[in-house]
Amino acid sequence: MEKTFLMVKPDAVQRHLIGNIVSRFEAKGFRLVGAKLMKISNELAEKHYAEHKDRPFFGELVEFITSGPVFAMVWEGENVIKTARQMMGSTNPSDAAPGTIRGDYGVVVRKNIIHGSDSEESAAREISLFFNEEELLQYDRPVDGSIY
Ligand code: RTP
Ligand code: MG
Repeated sequence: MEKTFLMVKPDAVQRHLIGNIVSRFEAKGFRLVGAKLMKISNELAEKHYAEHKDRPFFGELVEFITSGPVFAMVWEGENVIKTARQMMGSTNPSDAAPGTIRGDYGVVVRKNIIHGSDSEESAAREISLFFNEEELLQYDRPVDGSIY
């Protein structure tokens, strides 16, 4: 089953939105297979955002994502990578539709509430950056037969 890496960013942790965000993916029907509250090191932040290292906002990006605790998660389900991105909304909250996470809670692009992997390759890379194999669980839920 497809997996993606999602992360509640420091702004949303400060604003008590962890539960709300987790709840949306649970209610949708996806399965949480790993999660941890953590403080990201500069080294991990630079690896995670390596694709943006030549952008003018790279320094601010690393500073922000290391500024406080984040809630890192791995979610599993059919088409979870693309669907989670749709549930998150556009990168800039001012473009994100109401009903999406960024559309409902974000205001500015730098503090845009949540991160989500954008492809199978980035999901695999990001999951292995943040989690060990033994931190990811396999289990069945009673509702799975109704969803898949
Ligand atoms: P993310 O990686 O956080 O899930 O966001 P994304 O795919 O929607 O956007 P991406 O292009 O990967 O950009 C990564 C993060 O960089 C910040 N950003 N700041 N100041 C700016 O113009 C600017 N542009 C992007 C955003 O926080 C974005 O989430
Ligand atoms: Mg991205």
